[in-house]
Amino acid sequence: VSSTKVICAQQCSGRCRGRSPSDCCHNQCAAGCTGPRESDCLVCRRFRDEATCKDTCPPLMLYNPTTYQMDVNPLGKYSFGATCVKKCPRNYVVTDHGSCVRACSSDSYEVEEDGVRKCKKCDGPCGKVCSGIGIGEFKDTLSINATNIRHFRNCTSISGDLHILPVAFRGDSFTRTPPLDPKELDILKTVKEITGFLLIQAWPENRTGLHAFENLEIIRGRTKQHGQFSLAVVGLDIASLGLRSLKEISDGDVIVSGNRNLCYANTISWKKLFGTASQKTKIINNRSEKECKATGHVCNPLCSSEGCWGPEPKDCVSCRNFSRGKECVEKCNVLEGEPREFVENAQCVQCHPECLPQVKNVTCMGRGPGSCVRCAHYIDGPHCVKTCPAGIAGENSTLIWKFADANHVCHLCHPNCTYGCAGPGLEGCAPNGPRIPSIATGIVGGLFLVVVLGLGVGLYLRR
Ligand SMILES: *[C@@H]1O[C@H](CO)[C@@H](O)[C@H](O)[C@H]1NC(C)=O
Ligand SMILES: *[C@@H]1O[C@H](CO)[C@@H](O)[C@H](O)[C@H]1NC(C)=O
Ligand SMILES: *[C@@H]1O[C@H](CO)[C@@H](O)[C@H](O)[C@H]1NC(C)=O
Ligand SMILES: CC(=O)N[C@H]1CO[C@H](CO)[C@@H](O)[C@@H]1O
Repeated sequence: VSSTKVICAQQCSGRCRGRSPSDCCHNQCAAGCTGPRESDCLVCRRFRDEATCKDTCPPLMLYNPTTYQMDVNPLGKYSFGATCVKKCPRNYVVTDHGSCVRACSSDSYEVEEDGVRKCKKCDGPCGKVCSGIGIGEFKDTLSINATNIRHFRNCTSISGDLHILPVAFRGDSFTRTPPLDPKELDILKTVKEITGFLLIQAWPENRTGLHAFENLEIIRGRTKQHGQFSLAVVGLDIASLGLRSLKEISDGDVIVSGNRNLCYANTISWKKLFGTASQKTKIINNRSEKECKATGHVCNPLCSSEGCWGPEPKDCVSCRNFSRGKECVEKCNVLEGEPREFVENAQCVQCHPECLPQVKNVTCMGRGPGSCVRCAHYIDGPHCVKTCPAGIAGENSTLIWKFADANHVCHLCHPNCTYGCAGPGLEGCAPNGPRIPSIATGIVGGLFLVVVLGLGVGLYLRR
């Protein structure tokens, strides 16, 4: 049966296996077919699932009316080009839309979950490992400088060391390096890990802290300056270190010296950051403790006794009372304030946005839309929802439709309501209409639908 040369009857929309009106192909066929069913197509218009042409592949998640939640569909399939597959081919990964692709997009990374290789969105910038100063492409380089700093864009992990020396800001005519614009240091804000050491001997005079390293979490100290130091901050004008994310210095000693304006450094319990018992600190020749106290350069009262990296509530090593994100706070928004919160392990956690904020009472008891005291919109079983389920995939290729009663509680429509309902029983069914208007009939159908719906609503109101 050749489809290409056949002239179809008008009502077949160009898809047929013969000239007769009874020879039309199913509208899931892209062109010709061997019979009238969606399993008789030669080529599918959208997706092929086994022998059958479909609009979409079997969904990966299904609404479970008993638990009021989306469950994994054991019969779900991924789309691989125009084919539905149970498993992506080898060397392919699954996107969050359920398609098989060769590689994840640049804002996501690959993980294995339940035996499936998947793409997951990165939390912030995606991981990128870069060579440090003194190795690889920076072998004969002394310092981060105006020429090389752009190579550190988006780096989250430095394999090796970082040096920032006075020559960077002065510039160097011998290597034809212009002076580094201090603003460019912001490029280093993505760095979370340094496997070697961090050496800073120069910093912009008007910056009060090491702001470019505020997201640095770990210095591994696998290589050390002079074989000894994994963190060296020497001869700067800064008032605070500002390394507020630093949680570990795995190996090597710390030297913080000759920073005449520096306070706070000796409030830190460095031993807690250290990975080995033999690590030492050398914190000398900074601003005197007496002067620091006298000028109010002390930890914020919201900090615990574990010290701080600077004056602000987000510079605390840990909090005296509660924390919200990275900041220490007096109290959480339990009874007032926006957004409302609950307390979990001394942390303020937001209530689900579908919880209705309560006056003089808690708004939620925990995470998720099932922990609200009252719902902001509708109630679907134990959960607060923005709208009642409308046409979402359920078991056995059914669609789940619900309507809301006067108390905003969602109820299942009568199973025979194919297009949803406004109330219980068959008489609550929405009038049949084209569920997904095709583009061709879209404009005319749309107008028609408006008229029909208008009439329908009119009649409904008059009853
Ligand atoms: C600046 O960086 C470039 C590129 O890494 C390097 O060739 C040059 O030697 C550096 N200059 C200094 C003074 O470090
Ligand atoms: C850095 O990341 C941004 C945002 O993800 C991207 O647009 C940019 O191209 C990346 N730049 C480099 C040099 O990797
Ligand atoms: C520091 O000084 C430079 C140049 O004088 C200026 O452009 C920049 O905004 C200043 N930065 C801060 C944080 O004051
Ligand atoms: C804040 C801080 O670390 N101050 C120290 C800096 O160095 C002087 C001189 O050694 C010490 O007295 C300070 O305690």
